[in-house]
Amino acid sequence: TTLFRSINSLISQIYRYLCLKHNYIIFIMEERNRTLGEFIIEHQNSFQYSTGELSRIINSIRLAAKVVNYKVNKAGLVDIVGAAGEQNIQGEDQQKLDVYANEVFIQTLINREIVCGIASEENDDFITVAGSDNSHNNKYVVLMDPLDGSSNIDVNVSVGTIFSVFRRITPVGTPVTIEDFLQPGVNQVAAGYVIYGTSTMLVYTTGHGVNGFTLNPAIGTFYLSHPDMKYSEDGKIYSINEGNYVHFPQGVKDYIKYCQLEEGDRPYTSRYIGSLVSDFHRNMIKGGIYLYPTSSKAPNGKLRLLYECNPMAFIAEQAGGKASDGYKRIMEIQPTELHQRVPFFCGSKNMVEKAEEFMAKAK
Ligand code: P6P
Repeated sequence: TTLFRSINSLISQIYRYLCLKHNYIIFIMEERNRTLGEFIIEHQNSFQYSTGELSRIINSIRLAAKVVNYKVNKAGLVDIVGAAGEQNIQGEDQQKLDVYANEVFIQTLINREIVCGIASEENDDFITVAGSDNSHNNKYVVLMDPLDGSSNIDVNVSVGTIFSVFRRITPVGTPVTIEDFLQPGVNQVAAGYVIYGTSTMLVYTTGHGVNGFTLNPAIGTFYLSHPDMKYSEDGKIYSINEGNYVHFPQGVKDYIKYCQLEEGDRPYTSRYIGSLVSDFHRNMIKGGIYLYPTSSKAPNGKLRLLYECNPMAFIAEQAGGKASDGYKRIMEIQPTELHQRVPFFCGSKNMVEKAEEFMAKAK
């Protein structure tokens, strides 16, 4: 028994040492990676406006992402899952986490004294932010989908936050107007997403490439884990809800059949999570195309131009990919309504162009 106890104690000592060593190695590795805060400071001179303003925008997104991440990861445990019983403007049941995430991002942005207006998928109209001095002197508007794919929460599938940032175009010092929100995507000064997945990541661009930061939840710090993210020109993954096949335009049907042909590097692999941020993120890393076309059920498509397609298009283009509505560049569409829908073809450049070829042929 004494021998057994001493072997047991020796094994547990070794185990404890290895765990410490392992965490120490992880700590050292992460310490070698820059934090999001360090990265922002190092790159704020590349932001075309005042240096401090970008920091405040991204820092408010970062803080809100950590708070929402905590709740998303607890959703299965706390009575926060399931419809809040109300419907949003999209006519969709609002999940309690939708409502919660919306409030967190709105409040955090307002507190940072950087925005003069906010638009959200969860709010029928935009929110005017006068600032603590009621001066309307802040210069940026943020448009967001606070928790995209939230119908997946109940089944433990990754969800995401998507955000798009513009500089206001109406006079500083006056209340924002709808024109500040209805700007074409080419005017975006920043855009990004948070993916609450097996790990939580913040991926964003300010027009100088795309960088991904992974959260270490133990210490609440985002580390640069995916510098200079790029879409490969080609890919082998196509993401579309083929359950709607019979309702698709002919060009989309022809493209799907092309993807399934035994020829060259095809058939491709079909991967569709039903969460835009997750499908987009996977396709950016592995190469692929995401399509949400029009259909007889969704004559303008399903995705929202202002706070889903424009920000994802900005990221895609900055990563060397492409984003169109099947015919023209997403970021050149002149918006007419806050919650307008557009068809969305986004991903590896050559795959999007091939899909556009089929759309043009079938016109
Ligand atoms: P469908 C989630 O509701 C979402 O807006 C995107 O995140 C996702 O890609 C798409 O809709 C899924 O829609 O009609 O295929 O279930």
